[in-house]
Amino acid sequence: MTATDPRPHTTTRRFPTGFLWGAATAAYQIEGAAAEDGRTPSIWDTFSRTPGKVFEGHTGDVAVDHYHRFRDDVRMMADLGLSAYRFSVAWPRVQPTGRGPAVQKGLDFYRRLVDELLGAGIEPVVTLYHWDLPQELEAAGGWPERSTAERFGAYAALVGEALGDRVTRWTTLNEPWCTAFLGYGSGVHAPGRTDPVAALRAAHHLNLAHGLAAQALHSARPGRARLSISLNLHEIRPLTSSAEDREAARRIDAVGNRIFLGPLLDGAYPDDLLADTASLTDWRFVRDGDTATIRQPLDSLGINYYTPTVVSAVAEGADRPQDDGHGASDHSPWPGGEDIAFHRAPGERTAMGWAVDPNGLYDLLTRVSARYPGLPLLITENGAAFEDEIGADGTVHDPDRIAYVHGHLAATHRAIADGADVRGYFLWSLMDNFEWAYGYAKRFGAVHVDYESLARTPKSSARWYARVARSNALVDPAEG
Ligand code: IFM
Repeated sequence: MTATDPRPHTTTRRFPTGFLWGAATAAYQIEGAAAEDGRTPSIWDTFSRTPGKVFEGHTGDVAVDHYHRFRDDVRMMADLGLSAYRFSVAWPRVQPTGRGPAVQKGLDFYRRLVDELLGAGIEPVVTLYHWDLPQELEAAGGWPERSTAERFGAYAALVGEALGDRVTRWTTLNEPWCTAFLGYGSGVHAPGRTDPVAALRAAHHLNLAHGLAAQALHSARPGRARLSISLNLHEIRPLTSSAEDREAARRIDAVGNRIFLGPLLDGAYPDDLLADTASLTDWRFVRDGDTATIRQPLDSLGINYYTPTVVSAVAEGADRPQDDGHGASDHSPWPGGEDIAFHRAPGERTAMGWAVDPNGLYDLLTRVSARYPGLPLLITENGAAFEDEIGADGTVHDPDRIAYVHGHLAATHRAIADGADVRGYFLWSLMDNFEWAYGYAKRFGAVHVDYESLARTPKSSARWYARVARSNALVDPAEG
């Protein structure tokens, strides 16, 4: 039992039959082979080469060399007892300029990976976009431009046609909030632009890209594609119960969550979001018919959760704490909420400085499922970075990560018992990898990677998670 779980547990906590036990990765974070077989630079290749943008100038050139080691990596997944693996396709590997026909060698890599997974009894869950926009499309304007959404629809059709005979579960986009608001608002992610209007335009074109990709996947494989999108929904808490802090929470909820949930699931942008951002834009980039295109039937909603977001209004003349956990910048990633303060949630923290708060996951799952009944949920990312070290005996003992995952699985179990239809859990991440602006300085993996030799060593959390996956039940952390 974890400190945050109020109920006594005398019986084994089992998960529903068929619950997916997975791990997740993303192409730029693990593949390497950045210039092989026709792949061209993405915005992250460019950004990581821009001085001062990524910790110690780290890049994804080699990453953890998954491109060459995928067979061993799939064997490792099988040893972990995974029933599913969520990975992303690198757009610049498959369609280097973001236009025109596919590069067969790029598609072949993913075909081989999928075959290997299926052969090992692991279900592939394919994300079409995890942040690696072809640089040429950024040069043409990037996500703030409508044409990028149209290009994405065409790219989705290519991948759907190539892999749709083997893959049924698709995620169109990973965390479009990060793409739009960290990439074009605060600039801490590629392409590093700092323009709030560009960020709002990007958010809309990402929504549109999702809709166009969903249509393309359904046309490529009628009746076969099961569609999802992974949102890093912010579990927002007002610092106090004052009306001002609750109003701050509403505004951040609008530009952090409902900017995606609204058009995706309700068919419209929320009125309060449009009002909050009216001094920045009149939203005329949303054309007639766009919201209908965006609102495609979803087979599940992917939720990525790590930590809650605590906000408050700022009294005149007072300091404005800005630690929203998304990296330091002089530019806010919250258009219309630039005057809102962000606070560190109390309690224990991970190596990212993020508070460990499984109740946030429980609250998020139960709230989303109450708001959208009948929509199955998948936890497509959850996990933690800690300062892992290889011990003298060659093992990595990571009890903090086991406790973190145990707490969040207990919260998930509780949410399911209280009615949330959660169908699976994907640990972030399978193995240590390139953590964006933090380079290789933050380790999220259940499997340790030595960045010199690229040797993989399962941590104790990997062995513990394998027992959870195999038993389809919560295993005591002491058994890790
Ligand atoms: O590593 C990232 C991942 O790419 C997207 N979600 C959050 C993870 C941890 O920061």
